[in-house]
Amino acid sequence: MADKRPPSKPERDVGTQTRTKAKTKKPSLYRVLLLNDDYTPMEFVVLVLEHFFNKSREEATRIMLHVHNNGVGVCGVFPLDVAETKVTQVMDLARQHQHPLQCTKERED
Ligand code: TYC
Repeated sequence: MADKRPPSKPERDVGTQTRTKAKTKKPSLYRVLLLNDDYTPMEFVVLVLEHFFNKSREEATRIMLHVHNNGVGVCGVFPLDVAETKVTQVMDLARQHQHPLQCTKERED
């Protein structure tokens, strides 16, 4: 005959706790980069840095000149979704003004 009694307490509730905290991973951060070209006006690049990256005129000018002299420079570091939005905003505005300005992102190590 089968035993119809409910399981005794140990059978119901006892398990081995293998983890006390949910595992979390730090979200990756991405550098948003501006690339130099020969045609985009310096003033346009400064405006982009002020408008989309909240830089002061002085800081925006410093970054623009760094890109002009070195070929590439960092505008800011953001989580992936924000970095992607910034790249899209910069590329859209450059396209609207028919400037060849290039903006990309790269993951931080
Ligand atoms: N090299 C451009 C010029 O001489 C200026 C420039 C700076 C363009 C930064 C793009 O990301 C850039 N007009």
